[in-house]
Amino acid sequence: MKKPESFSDPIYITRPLLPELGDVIPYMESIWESKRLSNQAEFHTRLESELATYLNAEYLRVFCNGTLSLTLALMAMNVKGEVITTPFTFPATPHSILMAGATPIYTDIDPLSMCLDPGRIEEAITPATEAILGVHVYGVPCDVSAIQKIANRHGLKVIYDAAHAFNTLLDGAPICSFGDATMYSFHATKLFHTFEGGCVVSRKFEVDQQIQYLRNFGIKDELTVVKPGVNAKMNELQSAIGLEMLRIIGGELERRARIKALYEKGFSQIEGITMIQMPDNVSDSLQYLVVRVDKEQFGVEADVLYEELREFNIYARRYFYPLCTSYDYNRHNGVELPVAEQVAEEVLCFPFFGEMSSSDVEHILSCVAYIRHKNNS
Ligand code: T4K
Repeated sequence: MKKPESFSDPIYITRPLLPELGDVIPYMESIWESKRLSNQAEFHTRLESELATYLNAEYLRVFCNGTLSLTLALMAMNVKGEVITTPFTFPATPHSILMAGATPIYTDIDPLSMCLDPGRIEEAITPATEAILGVHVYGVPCDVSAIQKIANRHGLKVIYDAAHAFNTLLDGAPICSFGDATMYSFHATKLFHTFEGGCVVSRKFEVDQQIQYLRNFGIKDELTVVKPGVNAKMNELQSAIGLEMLRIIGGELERRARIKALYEKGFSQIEGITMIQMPDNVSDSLQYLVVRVDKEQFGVEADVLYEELREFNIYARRYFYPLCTSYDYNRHNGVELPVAEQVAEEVLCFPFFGEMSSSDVEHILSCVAYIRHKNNS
């Protein structure tokens, strides 16, 4: 097999979708005219309202990033004890728990969904347990009905990290319809983004009110500060970007669906590589393009494939290796996590964004096929 050429320029896991610059200028003119730059002004209010409609959410608040969104959601719900969560996630998930003053307790994940395994949650519950924090990793939904049943049985709160799941629908409903609160990230690497940003969807007026106080220094009104909050507000420029992004994500979703189909066809012909599939009742958020590498069938492990792809100027990512439980400072409650350990060794996220051409995808696939051939001959 002939060795494919390297990409002349590096190809990264993503390239942000951006509105036409000309379409952003009128927003900037309006901001310059009004001189309202932040503190919940016009575009901020409009974005919250349009996002609430898009996600069919009653209570939705935007923030300066996803990490603070999640932290303040936990604080608004007064979660301070033990929080059962997944080790297979970005550090922001357990860090939010820790910053809220609670303790992450890790349990193993389901081998297929790669989300929390409900069968392992109950054994981790102690008198100190206050909440379950599931991550809809790569936009694959957690088993929300099993998790809710456990939470109801034990009087626990359920919070979801939906950083990857902005467009995930479960049985036709946005994924924020489940649990007591859901966080979305609007970071630049996300399909829907505001450069930096995030939001929380919650279910109760009182929680929503606490969230509003917490993101604005704890201020209720000019004379009343009700709790020690922070500054986690989204500014007017970010909000304007969000408003324009909502108009253009439909096109990006279509382009990504086409790219995913090309990858799917190509990977089905490469032994040892399996693209993760969404269950039939789920629409894919199209955030990440994730495969699992079977060492026996592919010939080498995901980390070797990752390294060798770099020689072709292809920058795949090992989200989420190593597990959060491997950080020195992170408390690990001693539970065995064999599934999470194996999944973290096997996964690889490939470049995936609407601007990719068919030939980019075909070229990446030919490099993967070449690496397999080279390592098996
Ligand atoms: N929960 C979960 C499960 C999460 O995955 C995340 C974040 C959070 C919570 C927290 O949400 P935020 O507080 O971030 O809103 C990236 C993102 O920074 C992070 O948001 C994301 N998850 C994580 C999975 O990925 P890095 O360190 O891998 O990003 P970086 O800078 O290496 O970017 C990846 C590639 O994207 C670059 O090689 C090039 C491209 N890129 C990136 C940026 C920032 C661009 O083309 N333009 C850009 O502006 O963390």
